Amino acid sequence: MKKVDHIGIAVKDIESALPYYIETLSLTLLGIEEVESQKVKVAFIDAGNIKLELLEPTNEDSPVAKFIEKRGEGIHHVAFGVTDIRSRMAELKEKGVRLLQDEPKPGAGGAQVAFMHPKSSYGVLYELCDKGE
Ligand code: CMX
Repeated sequence: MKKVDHIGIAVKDIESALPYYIETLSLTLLGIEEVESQKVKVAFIDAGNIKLELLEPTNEDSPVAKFIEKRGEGIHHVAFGVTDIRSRMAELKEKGVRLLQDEPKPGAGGAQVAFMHPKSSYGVLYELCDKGE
């Protein structure tokens, strides 16, 4: 793993949550986009060494909608920046980590992403995020 790239935070509504991050905490909004493959709208916020990713569900069967319904708003996942995501996935699988998919999927900002099941990662949903950098 290289380093933590971002922390995903589930919110019901990005427009309502943004003033807290931008005006109250004085952080900078980097951009907003929709990630169709994950059924979320995301807002990236510059938080110094890492980014915060606000995640709003765009569909009631979005994983984030299910998360909010069950656990409420809050920290949803931690994303590691990686290179060569397919090799990282193969290594983790070999070490017994339960990956949530066999192939990387398109994520925000043109990245390729994959997730590890929280049940094999001590309760944390970890993402691998390969931006080809
Ligand atoms: N963090 C920690 N634990 C989580 C979790 C999360 N984000 N989401 C679910 N869990 C827990 C559940 O609470 C449950 O625990 P218990 O059995 O103790 O209650 C367990 O994991 C399994 O949950 P589940 O209800 O059986 O499974 P779900 O249908 O909720 O699916 C998960 C959970 C992680 C497999 C699913 O959310 C998933 O596939 N996530 C990956 C994709 C994703 O999250 N995309 C959104 C982000 C996209 C982006 O960043 O662009």
